[in-house]
Amino acid sequence: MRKVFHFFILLVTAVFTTLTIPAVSGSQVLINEFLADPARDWDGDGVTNFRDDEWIEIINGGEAAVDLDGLYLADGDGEIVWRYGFTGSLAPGAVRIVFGSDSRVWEEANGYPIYGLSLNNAGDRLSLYRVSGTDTLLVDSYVYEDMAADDDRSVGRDERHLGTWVIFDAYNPCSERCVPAGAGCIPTPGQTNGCITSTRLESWGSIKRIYID
Ligand SMILES: [Ca+2]
Ligand SMILES: [Ca+2]
Ligand SMILES: [Ca+2]
Repeated sequence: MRKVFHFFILLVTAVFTTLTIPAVSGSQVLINEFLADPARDWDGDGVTNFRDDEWIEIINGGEAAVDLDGLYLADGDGEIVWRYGFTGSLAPGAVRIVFGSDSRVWEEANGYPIYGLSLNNAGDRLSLYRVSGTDTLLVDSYVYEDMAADDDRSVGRDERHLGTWVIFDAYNPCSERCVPAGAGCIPTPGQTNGCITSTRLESWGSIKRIYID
C-alpha cells in the first residue's frame, strides 16, 4: 500500500512539474533574429538606407510545415500598425527574412503608411501576430534596448537553445556590457543562427552571396 502511495505522489509531482515548465512559446513560428540599425547594404540593392536595410527573420521551430498566411509583423506598443504580412509556407527548421525594403513595398501595395519595419534605434518592441477570422493573436514578441540596436548589431536566438537571445556583434563588438550578451558572431540574415566569428577572410561580397543569394 505504501509503495502505491509513493507511486501516486511521484506521478502527481511529475504531472505538476510538466505543467509548470514554461515553454518558449506556444507557437511553432517565432521571431528568430533582427537588425534595427543598419550601417551597410543588408538587402543588397547597392544602397545603404536606414529604413530599407533593417530586417527581421522568423523561424519555424516546430516539426511540421506552417502556413504563413495571416501572420503579420508589427512594432511598438499601443494601436497595432501592420508592417508586413507573410504568405506561403515555412518548412520545419527553415527561416524567412523580411527586409525594410520588402516591408515598404508591402505597405505601399496594401495602403499603409510607408515606414518600413520601423525598428527604433533607441529601443522598441517587435511583435508577430496571427490573424484568424475575427481573432488577432500575439504569437511572439521581443523588446530590445538601445545597445541592441547600434550599427550592424543583430539580436537573435541561440540556435542551440531557442529560449536564449544573444547579440550578433562581430561588426560592432559590445565593449560595454550588452543585454543580451554579445556573442562575437556575424549576423545571419536568411540563415539559421549559426556563429561565424572570423570576418577577416570574408569580404562583404562573399558574405552577401552566402546569406542573401
Ligand atoms: Ca532603425
Ligand atoms: Ca540596401
Ligand atoms: Ca539568422
